[in-house]
Amino acid sequence: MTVAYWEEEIETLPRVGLESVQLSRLKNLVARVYKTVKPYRVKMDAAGVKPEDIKTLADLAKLPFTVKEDLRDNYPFGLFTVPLDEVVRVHASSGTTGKPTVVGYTAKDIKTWSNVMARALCCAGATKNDMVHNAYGYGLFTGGLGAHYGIERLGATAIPVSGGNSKRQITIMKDFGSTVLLSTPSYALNLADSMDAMGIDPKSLSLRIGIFGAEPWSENMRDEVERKLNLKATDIYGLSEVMGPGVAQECLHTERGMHISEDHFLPEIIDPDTGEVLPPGEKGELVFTTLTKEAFPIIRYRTKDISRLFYEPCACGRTLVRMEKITGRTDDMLIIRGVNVFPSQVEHVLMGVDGVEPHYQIVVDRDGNLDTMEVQVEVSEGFFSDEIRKLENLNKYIQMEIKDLLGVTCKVKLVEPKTIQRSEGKAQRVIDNRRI
Ligand code: DLL
Repeated sequence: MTVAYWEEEIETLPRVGLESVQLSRLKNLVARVYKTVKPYRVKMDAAGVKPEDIKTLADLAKLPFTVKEDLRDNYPFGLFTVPLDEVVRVHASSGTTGKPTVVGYTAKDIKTWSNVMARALCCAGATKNDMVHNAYGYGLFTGGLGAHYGIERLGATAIPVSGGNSKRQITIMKDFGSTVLLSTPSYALNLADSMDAMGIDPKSLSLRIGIFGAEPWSENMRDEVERKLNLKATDIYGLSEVMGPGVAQECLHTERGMHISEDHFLPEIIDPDTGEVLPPGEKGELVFTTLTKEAFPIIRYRTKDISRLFYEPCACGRTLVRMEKITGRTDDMLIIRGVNVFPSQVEHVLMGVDGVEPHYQIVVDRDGNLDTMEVQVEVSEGFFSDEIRKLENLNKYIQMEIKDLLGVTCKVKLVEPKTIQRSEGKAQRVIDNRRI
C-alpha cells in the first residue's frame, strides 16, 4: 500500500522533533493566553503557576484544566483572545443547560483547520481526484463547514449536501459519482437502508471511502457499514471546543486508533477522578491543549471522552500518536442523530413548562438506524384530569421547546402523576436501549 501524506515532514517527524515543536508552541500559547484572557489568568494565579514555569512538556500538568462550564461562564465570547473584528467565523455546540458553547476562528484559524482537515482526508486515503459527498450538517455545527473547507483545501470536489433527505442524497451519489462519503456512522447506515429501498446496489455506485464520526461507533458497526455501502470505513474525531472535525483521523491501518494532529492539538489522558496524568496506553479521560489556534485557544480542555493513547510506530509511517476509538464518556451526554444532548437541557425545558412535574425519564432507542428519543414526563394532578385537547397541546409545546433549544426532534409521552419510578439515590434519567 503506498501512503500519501499531506505534510509528510511533520506527519512522520521523529518524536524528539515533534516534541520540540510542541514545546515551543506551548510556551507561546501559555504566555499569550495569560496576557490576554482574564479568566485564564485568574485560574493560573490561583494555581500559583506563571507562564515562565512551563519549561518542559511535562510542566503542562501544572496548568489548571478548562471545562465546559468555563465556556458557559464566559458566554458567548469571553474566552476569545482577539477582538471580535479579527474573528471571521463562529460555531456552537450544546452546552449542559440552555446556552450553547461558542467558539471562534480568525482567518488564520480557518486556514489551519482547513489544512488539518485536508490532512485527515488524505490520511483516510482521499485525493484531489475524489468527489467528496459531505453529509455532515452545515450550520453552527462544525461538521459541515469544517469538513467542507478541508475538502476544498485538498483540491477534491466538495458536494455540500448536508444532512437529511436520503433519497436525494442517493440520487446525487449516483449521478455525481461520489467517491468519498462523510457523515455520522448512523446516517451512513440509514443511507444504506434507503439505497436498499430504492433498489440500488451499492456496488453500482463509486463510493470507496467513508469518513465517519461525531458520535461513537463500534467495530461491528464498521463491518456493517463497509458491507452495506461497499467502501472502506474510517473514523474521524473532533470537537468544537478544540476545533471541529479533524483533530484525529484513522489511517488505512484501522486497528489501532486515530492519528492526532499533535503539532496542533496536544493530548493527555487523565484519571477523571483525580485529574492525574496517566501513562501511555492507560485508559482515561482525553484532555486537549490547542497549540496553534488564535481566536479561541484552549488549555487542558477536559473532553469527557474516554480513550487511550498509543505511541508505538504505525505501519503507515506516521509518527503522530494514535487515540483509541472513543469507548465512552465520563458524563451523561447523549448523541442523538449526531446532536449532543444533555439530560440537564431536557430538564431545563421541562422546568419552564406549566403543567408538568420535575419527574421525567429519557428513553433512547434505535428505529432501524435512526436514533429516537422519547421524553416521558409526569403531568401535574390538576392537568391530568383535563380535556384531551389541552394535553395534546401541552405535548406539542414540549416537543417544540425541546426542538428549539436542543435542535433534536423527540417524542413526548405525558404520564400520570407518580408513575415514573422514584429513585433511592441518583435518579435514573436516561434509559439507552441502543446497541452500538
Ligand atoms: O462532533 C465534530 C465532528 C464533526 C467530529 C464531524 C467528527 C466529524 P461536537 O458537536 O462539539 O463536535 O461534539 C464533540 O462528539 O466530545 C465526542 O463525544 C463526540 N465525537 C466526535 N467524534 C467522535 C468519534 C463534533 N469519532 C463530541 N467517535 C466529542 C466518538 C465522537 N465520539
